[in-house]
Amino acid sequence: MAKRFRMIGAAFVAAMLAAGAAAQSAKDGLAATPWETLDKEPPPKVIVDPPLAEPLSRGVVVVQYRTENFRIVPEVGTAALAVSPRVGHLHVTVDNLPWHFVVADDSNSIIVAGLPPGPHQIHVELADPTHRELGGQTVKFVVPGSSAHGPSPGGCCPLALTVRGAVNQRA
Ligand SMILES: [Cu+2]
Repeated sequence: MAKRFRMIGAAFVAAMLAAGAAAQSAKDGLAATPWETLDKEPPPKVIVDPPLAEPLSRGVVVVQYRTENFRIVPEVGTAALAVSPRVGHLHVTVDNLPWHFVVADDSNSIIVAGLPPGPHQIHVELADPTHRELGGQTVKFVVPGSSAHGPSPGGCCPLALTVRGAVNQRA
């Protein structure tokens, strides 16, 4: 009888393990399958983290990002709109300036150095291959330190940008 209970117990454990394995999905953590058409893809999304603490303490802003349902590639033009899974690039705007720069590779980090002490923000926007904007996320942060240096003599923005990837104006 005890042997029979042990066999039932073993069968129950095996069934529970099988059920646990079935609850996992290969799709978890993956991008859209290349075998799905574009119209069935979920909407694209960008996730932007607050700046890394240690570089920020030195006045260097390192912001990490990742996208979902959106591959960052240097492809432009209307033909690229039909590519599936979806492709595009990022428009990055610092402190609501009237211009942005482009990130067209998936280096996962944007680095901005030289911002004066005080509050700032970086907006990362998804853009399709025709530069139509699809939504984005803004991170706000404070660069520590005194404002003894103040703004540049020109009145605005002593700014140096270092980005892995393409950098240009309105692209
Ligand atoms: Cu663009």
